[in-house]
Amino acid sequence: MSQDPKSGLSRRALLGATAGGAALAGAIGGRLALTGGAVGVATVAATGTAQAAGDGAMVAPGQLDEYYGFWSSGQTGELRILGVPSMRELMRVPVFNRCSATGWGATNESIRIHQRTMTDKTKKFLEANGKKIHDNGDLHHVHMSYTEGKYDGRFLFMNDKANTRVARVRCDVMKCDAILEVPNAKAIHGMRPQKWPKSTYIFANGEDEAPLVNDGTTMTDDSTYVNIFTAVDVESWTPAWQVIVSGNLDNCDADYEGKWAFSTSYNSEMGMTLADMTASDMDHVVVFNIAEIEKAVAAGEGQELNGVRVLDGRKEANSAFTRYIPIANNPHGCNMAPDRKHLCIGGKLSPTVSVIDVTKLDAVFAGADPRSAVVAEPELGLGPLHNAFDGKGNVYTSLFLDSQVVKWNIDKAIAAYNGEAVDPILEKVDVHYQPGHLKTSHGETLEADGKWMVVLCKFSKDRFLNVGPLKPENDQLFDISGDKMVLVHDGPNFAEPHDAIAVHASKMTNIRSVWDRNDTMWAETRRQAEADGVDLDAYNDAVIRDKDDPTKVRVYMASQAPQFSLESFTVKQDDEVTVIITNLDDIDDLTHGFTMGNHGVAMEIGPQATSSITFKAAQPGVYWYYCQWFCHALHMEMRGRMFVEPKAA
Ligand code: K7E
Ligand code: CUA
Ligand code: CA
Repeated sequence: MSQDPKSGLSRRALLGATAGGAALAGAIGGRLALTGGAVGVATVAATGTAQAAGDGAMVAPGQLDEYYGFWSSGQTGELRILGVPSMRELMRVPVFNRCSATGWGATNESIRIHQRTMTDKTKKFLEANGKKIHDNGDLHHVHMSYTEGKYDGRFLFMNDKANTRVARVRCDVMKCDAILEVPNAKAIHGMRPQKWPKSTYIFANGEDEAPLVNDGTTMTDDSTYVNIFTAVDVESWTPAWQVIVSGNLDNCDADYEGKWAFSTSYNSEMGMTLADMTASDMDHVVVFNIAEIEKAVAAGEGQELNGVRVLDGRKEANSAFTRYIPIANNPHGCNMAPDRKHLCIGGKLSPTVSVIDVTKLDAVFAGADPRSAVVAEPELGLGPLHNAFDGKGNVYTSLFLDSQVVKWNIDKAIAAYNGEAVDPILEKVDVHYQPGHLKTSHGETLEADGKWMVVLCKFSKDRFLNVGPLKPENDQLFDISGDKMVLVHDGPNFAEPHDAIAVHASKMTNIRSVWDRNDTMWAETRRQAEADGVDLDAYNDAVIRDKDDPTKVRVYMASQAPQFSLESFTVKQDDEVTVIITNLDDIDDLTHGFTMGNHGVAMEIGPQATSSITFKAAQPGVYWYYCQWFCHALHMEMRGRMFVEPKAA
């Protein structure tokens, strides 16, 4: 591997490293030569988990965090990975955004993932705008797949409110491998996986109202508007079924028995203006009966619309699919407690959190008053949004308007609701400032461990050096293992994490460092290579003009530090050029890149990965391509030329 088959040069000889280091020295050595000293190697060897040191340096340099934190990024559209409790940012995983570093949203492999479930309407819309994909997103919620109420380390799921999509990230390689544009619904906001027995579905809330067939025939008549609740099949990443509801849908969650899903609705009024959306004293939580819905879907009830079975679960339809529990004034957060019993609904405009006992829901479906399932409604402060749990019967609720987190006890709240003279509130702390979501370590699973809590503050104001009118968000970390909540860290963050989860490192057992050559990510590219007679697994190169469309050229090469197998290639002006590169290096952290100068294209090629990108060679001349991912002492020299011959006059 360290022998370059083309040049005959040994990388080790080039670097002057000792022979004992083998391939690893070839890769790491390049950095050592430039950075000096053994510092680079020392960090690699470090292991062990973090201890709270109380001096702000909770995880020493070279030590590993105890938890993976998976953060949403709101309007940035990516997934972020942080270490908890250090709050060190470890990685950004592009999902709905276009990424300059990795080429996500530009490589053929990523465009295929984007386009697989795109509706015809969206395809036509994008074409009219000269685009292949939407390259923005609004990613609010990140959740992991569950097996029996616990994180299983397989997938992460996330929503895009902006373009009505949900996406899946594979935890083995931390790359997005599936995006679904949800048909019929509008603006996917709340999104949660099924928790029990495992995540067969994710549930996705449509927040915006629109006509079911939104083709311009009816527009201002809002009596034709609906909202849609969607179950997405986790394995196939296609919609399993949909339910039309009354009112809109905001946040959602699922229970620990696999029986119910729940969604908050702030617009039970079906209002189109702010005044109308806040007109009613009461909105509601919709409860979905999964078994009844599945039965009806299997029986072919409802209607088929854009390939999905759609059931009517509106109030007036009086179906077995839904019940509507009245909740005060524009509720928001929706969080199932790890006690398997209590669902907590943030009041937002109401200073209360409503506690629903899910064991009472069978009675509600059998005809009992829906409010009979509400067993507590403590008054906690102004602007309660989201709830988190410590597994000891306590809830942490973010108070947006008060800029506080309130810790309270469920049993005490129930006692108070029943008339006992007890105060359910245990403690309040100030946060900085205006918190949205807050999350506890494993708090949305049966393994809630009551150790850490992050509070995602929407405003940072004076907490950091001033960086101009646009300020970072402020993610605050609290140690909640003792009686008191202790603030241990402010973590500035860029626009705009809404939600986060912390997953113990012991759950993440299948993370790879090197790709499998046969990964499905580039299966399509591999098929094309086979048709072109190119062996992607060899230090191989080829320039192939398409037989059917001679304006299309495919350029195959391999990368192995510090060289591309092709040091130049020639195409004709106006050719559509696809560059396909396989990284034959197979050691940890040896990523190469490909950037074509002045063509606006760049991509990442991980160890043993194949990546491809397509562009038009519209202007004749000489263009250098280069590896933009630091890989070797001779990384700067890892480059080559593309000659674009002028069109014959
Ligand atoms: Cu409260 Cu989109 Cu979960 Cu933001 S949502 S905070
Ligand atoms: Cu290869 Cu830098
Ligand atoms: Ca309302």
